[in-house]
Amino acid sequence: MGNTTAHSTQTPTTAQSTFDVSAIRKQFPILNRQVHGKQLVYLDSAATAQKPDVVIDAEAAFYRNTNSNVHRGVHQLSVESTDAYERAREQIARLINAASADEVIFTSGATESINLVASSYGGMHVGPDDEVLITHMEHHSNIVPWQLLCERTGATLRVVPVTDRGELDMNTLRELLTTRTKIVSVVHISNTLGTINPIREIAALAHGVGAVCVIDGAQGLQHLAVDVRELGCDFYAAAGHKMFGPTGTGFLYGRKELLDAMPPWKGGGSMIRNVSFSGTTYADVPARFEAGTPHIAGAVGLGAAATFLQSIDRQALQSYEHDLLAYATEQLSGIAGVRIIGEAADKASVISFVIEGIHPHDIGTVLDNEGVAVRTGHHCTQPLMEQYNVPATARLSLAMYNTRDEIDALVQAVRTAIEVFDV
Ligand code: 7TS
Repeated sequence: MGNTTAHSTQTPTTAQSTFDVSAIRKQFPILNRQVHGKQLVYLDSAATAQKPDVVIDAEAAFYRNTNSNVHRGVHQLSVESTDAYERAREQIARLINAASADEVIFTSGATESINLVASSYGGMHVGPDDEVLITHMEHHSNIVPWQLLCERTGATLRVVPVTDRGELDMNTLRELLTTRTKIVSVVHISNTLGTINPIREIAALAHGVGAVCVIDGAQGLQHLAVDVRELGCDFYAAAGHKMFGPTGTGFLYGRKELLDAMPPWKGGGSMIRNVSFSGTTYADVPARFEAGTPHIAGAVGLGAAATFLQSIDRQALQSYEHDLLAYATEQLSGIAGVRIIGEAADKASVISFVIEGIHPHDIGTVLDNEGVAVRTGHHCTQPLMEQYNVPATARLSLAMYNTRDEIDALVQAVRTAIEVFDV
């Protein structure tokens, strides 16, 4: 069965000339390696993006020259290490146009960022008669923390449906928003469908009923220039490793006035002002939310990733990725038996597909043999799998370093899979 999408016919031809992909590729050393004797074709950047030299070098240089704990010493290394850690916070604040670096809290990833909001803000503001609104296209990381909050508080979780094309049903979203709604939490870019959601509109609607708007931005910064103030969101949860930074890193952006009023969610060193058995007082934000020794080298690497992203012409990158998306969609749609899942009008370079008669894991295995890395599974979006009535999908996710040649390699490997399984 073939497939067409809004992107399949028009392919901008100028993108390649304004975006120098070969210069980008040179900065990602892993792209030179071989897999099973074939040149690696890495199409799994939604799971984790590869790292440029500037990120690898920043983390290594920190360990080589500066390593020491932060905020705890007067000795020179500790001062330098604290400076490097706080500089990274500023680099991130600049990337997302936060009003101040205090609005950036380091976390271990998008998952932890969302749990922080659910636990701290949610624990304080959500009660038994209240509602939390999420959508049917959320990653489990933006479902389970809210389920836990609702179980704890007696609140109700409401879910905005997704249309067959993979877009949010905005009419139902409007209907579900009431004065009971305290939190609206929505994914910026769906990791399974590629859908880019209308965040500005959703944030404005949430504010209209007095709710706060949380954005799961795990996939956002890799593809889009994100300006949190322009988006109008209250919280933005980011995964460092998906924006070309180190694994085990991420951050939560929160509006300062909200963060200031929020209680700590993890206790320990560094998050206190004064500890005594008669009562403990807490540090100001962001330290209040960073108990214990943080992933200092990771934060430094993430700061380098933020600056790396800022150095890139995001408009040109977006247009380049759009060209790749259109090309891949067109090529895959031309193969009999391939069904693409997710056909939103506004889509990032992520394509889920299934092939009639072949389990997605088998597709993944054949592709791997050809050196082509795609993800197969439910992508931590089981409710979406249920909606589309598939156990799993194969998913390619294209980033700034991918090329049309790599898409050709993928398409060839998909044809091989169809031959091997004789469907
Ligand atoms: N939200 C979305 C939309 C995601 O895509 C992911 C990870 C997360 C949250 C969790 O991010 P983490 O950094 O805390 O793990 N998504 C994927 C994926 O699509 N394949 O592997 C991980």
